[in-house]
Amino acid sequence: MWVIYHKDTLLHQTVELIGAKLIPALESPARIEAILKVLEEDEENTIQYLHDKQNPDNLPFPKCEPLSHDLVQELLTKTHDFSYLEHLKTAHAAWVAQGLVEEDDCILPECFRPPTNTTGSRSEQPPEDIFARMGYYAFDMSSGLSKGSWKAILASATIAVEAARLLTVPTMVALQSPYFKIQNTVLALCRPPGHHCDTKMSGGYCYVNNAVLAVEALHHYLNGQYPGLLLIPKVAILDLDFHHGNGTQDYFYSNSAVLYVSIHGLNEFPYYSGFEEETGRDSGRGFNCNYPIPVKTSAEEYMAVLKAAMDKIQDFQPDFLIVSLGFDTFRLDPLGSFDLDTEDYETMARCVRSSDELRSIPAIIMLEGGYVFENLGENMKSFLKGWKGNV
Ligand code: OKS
Ligand code: ZN
Repeated sequence: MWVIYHKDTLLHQTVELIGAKLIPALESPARIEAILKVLEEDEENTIQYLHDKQNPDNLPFPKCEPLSHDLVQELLTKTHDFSYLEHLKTAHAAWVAQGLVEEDDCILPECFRPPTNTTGSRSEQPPEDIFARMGYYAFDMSSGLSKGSWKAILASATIAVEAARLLTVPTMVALQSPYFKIQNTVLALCRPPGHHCDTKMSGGYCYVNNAVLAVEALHHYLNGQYPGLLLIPKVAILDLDFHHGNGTQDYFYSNSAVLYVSIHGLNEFPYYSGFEEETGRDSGRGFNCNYPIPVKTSAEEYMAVLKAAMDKIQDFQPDFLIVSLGFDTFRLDPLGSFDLDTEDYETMARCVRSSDELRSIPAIIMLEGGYVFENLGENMKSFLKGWKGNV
């Protein structure tokens, strides 16, 4: 298993509100540290530390083509609103410069654009005021910005793009094999997560949609390899986070080449999407599939739904699979309420890989939520055990 990690993902550290009380955000660097620790203990994992790029000798293999920072920027501007990205990059420093906060403080939105205001043309435009802009570009207060947030957001995006590269561009695996090899599965340790983010709004701890970027990166790399041909791969996105990935659904809603399938808590955050009747629009009709399930759902009931979701994905016959994986389905998670235990993640992954077609499909396992960091490492290990078990 190839694991992609970047230490800059740890730089994002925010606070959030519980009622009127500010607490350190549950989406914390400790999540990644906990997962990485467990993965490093298993020597079957090849961990690619992207931040060591400047010291190529430290890399576990020679690279064919170094990942360019420009490409990440290009794909970001292709998939997200330009002034939104500028906002993410500059807002914190601008607040500090205006003396609104100290450098180590986190900034939060406060005034949101009322959706009912349809009369003023000005309300469509980003406000000049940097204080107001926080609310213009966010849909909730769980997406604050700290000093290191932009670096972490970029690192997370870079991980998503690198995952797509490893799936599509042959890589020489030094020592292990003299042949050029394409990876079958890449585990992308993205943080911050992405599935709630649309093209111009942060929310639910998400700032940039990493799954969207990975799809665009797959397009980029495939078409770069076969110039003259336009390859549009069929990509299935299976969202197993406890929460509906409204941002991912939105981005591909009219797209028949991307099937979005999500299993998530019924009537839970983000509240306004994730219903069964959301099946896609125009040519994307039939290519969006939501399975909202009630709180307290048992492992047995969950697996039955997953089986149905997998049948749907199998019928689609995808070329690639992206699993938006959140461990907030864990029974102890403070933000989820399913009744899944550590060993259920093994069953879950086994189910995803159980059909002949999907057993060998190139896949990105991409991290979304999951907040019980004491169990995150073991839960990931369990999932990977089930994933590899069938290969
Ligand atoms: C509470 C945050 C509300 C829930 C956010 C859910 C984030 C998540 N302040 N999405 O997958 O895990
Ligand atoms: Zn979640």
